[in-house]
Amino acid sequence: MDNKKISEVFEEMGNILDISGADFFRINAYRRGAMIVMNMHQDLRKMVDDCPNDISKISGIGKALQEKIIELVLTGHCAEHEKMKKGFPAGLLEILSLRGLGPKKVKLFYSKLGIKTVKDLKKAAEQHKLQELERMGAKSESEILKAIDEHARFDSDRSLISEALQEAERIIEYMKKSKGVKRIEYAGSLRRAQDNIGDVDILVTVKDPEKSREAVIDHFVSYDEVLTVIAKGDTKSSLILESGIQVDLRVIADESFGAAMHYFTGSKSHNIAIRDIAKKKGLKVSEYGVFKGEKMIAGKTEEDLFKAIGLPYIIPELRQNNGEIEYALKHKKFPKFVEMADIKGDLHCHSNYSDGKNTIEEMANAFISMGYEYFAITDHSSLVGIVNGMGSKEIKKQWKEVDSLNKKLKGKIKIFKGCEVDILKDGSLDFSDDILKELDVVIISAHMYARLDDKDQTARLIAAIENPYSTIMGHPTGRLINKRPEMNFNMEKIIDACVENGVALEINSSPSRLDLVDKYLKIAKDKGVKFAIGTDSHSVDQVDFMSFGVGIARRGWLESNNILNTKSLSKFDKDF
Ligand code: DGT
Ligand code: CA
Ligand code: CA
Ligand code: ZN
Repeated sequence: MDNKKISEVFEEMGNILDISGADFFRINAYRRGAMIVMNMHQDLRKMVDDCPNDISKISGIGKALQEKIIELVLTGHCAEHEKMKKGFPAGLLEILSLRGLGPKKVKLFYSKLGIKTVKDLKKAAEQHKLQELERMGAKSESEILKAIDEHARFDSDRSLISEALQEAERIIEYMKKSKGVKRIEYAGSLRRAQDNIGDVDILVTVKDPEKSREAVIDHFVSYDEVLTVIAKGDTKSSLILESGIQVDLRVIADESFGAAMHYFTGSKSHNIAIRDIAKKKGLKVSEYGVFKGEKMIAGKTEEDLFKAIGLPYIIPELRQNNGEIEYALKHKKFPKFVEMADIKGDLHCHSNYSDGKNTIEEMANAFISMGYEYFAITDHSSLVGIVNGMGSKEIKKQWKEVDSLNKKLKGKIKIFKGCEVDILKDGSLDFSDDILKELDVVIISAHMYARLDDKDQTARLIAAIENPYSTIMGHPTGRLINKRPEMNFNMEKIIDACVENGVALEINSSPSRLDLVDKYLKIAKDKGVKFAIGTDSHSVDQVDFMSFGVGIARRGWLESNNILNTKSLSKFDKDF
């Protein structure tokens, strides 16, 4: 069981205790434990292996939680948690997960109206029974109905790309220990860098098919994080891991590797279109190769597959049957799309001046190890109280620190002064001009007032874009994957305003955001907007989220010259 799952178990234990009316200290011990585990850098699975007794040395984790962590890692469950869940209506936890509902309300609905499930709650709200309860009204009742609707739409069993990638890399590492494995790669939506992932697809070729195939599949199903083996055959197998993520494995002959990679990378609709083109040329494409009659003429690599049907190589990220095949047929050559090696810096990150976990110097060292020339430190302004944002006193203190770090780190990396400034309700910014004018990078972000109607929201955002100090519009749609929908506004008008005012649109690379996502990028590129790919890192271990943003940019046909942070430091004047 990984940190995220352990944290969820503790969070759930805290919630059960809270709804059941336990004392504050017990509730808080679990909630605090959940927070700490969620945010810590070390992998608890590794700690349990290497140094289990050090776990209770982590501040906020006592002996009792240490024991539970060890139990969870080793057995996948925790007896105390199971005991708590027994007799506790599971629907109450689901109700608690609705936006805007805390334990107090859940308890109130349960004790007064016997509401045990989301379905009960919906019925009671529709019959206007909730508004009769104390401190409830027609407004809160309709908010609850909205939250239930969102919940139904967003309750998804798809994973974030970061979670899927982590599991894929771990199991690939493990599979490499099986002697029979020759080549191993992941394919599917993960390779296409999609913004959410249904399951992980892994391809393996073996040294000696007859001899080692069985051993490789046996090794796969013996992975120690398997929750369920769904299928186990001669050439394929599927598992569900303890993290809930499904992994499909295919064993193929080495000479078909390219064709199989192409087939299992998909997308399905891209594959179908490719097959049609081949057919017109009298060829047949399958997961085994490209065939002319009985004869295999290509398929050892993906490159020779595309070549055999007369197309240039199409990068995995573009394989969506969304114009890439028509383009390939017409132009015979693609532009060079942006790649990780083009990225020279990161323009969005946080330190302990707001809600980040690390100091600016620690962040600087993490960016140095990414090979960057520069980064901008962009802590929050103070509007959003929960993120511990900076007032004008703190940001001035930060400038001094940045100045002295720039002296100390000269020649290694340059730190730009920045801020992620909140957009207020009327479109003005959460810092005054005398602060803003000192900054190299001003990210304007909407964190609050997400529910304004289309017209008001568009006007509000345009007002912020028109502020002469704005440089980048942060996570433009405000969506959280599987959790929160995009804000309502007119995207075309926002793109136009960005072009007019020289404001870049962000591709926020945090796996729970990936915002903007590719569907908007091509339109925006064609209108001539600039982009900034930023990680929104809140700790040193998030700086490599950059690759997810670059994947999204490639899906959106972006080239290096469309993106601000591919520019070398020497090419930057003061303005961005
Ligand atoms: P996901 O897992 O829902 O995020 O999306 P994918 O694209 O990874 O889909 P998945 O895992 O069902 O299948 C992996 C690839 O295998 C898919 O992208 C294309 C290929 N594939 C699967 N089923 C079919 C099919 O019925 N026809 C064709 N042509 N290709 C298929
Ligand atoms: Ca898949
Ligand atoms: Ca699959
Ligand atoms: Zn933000």
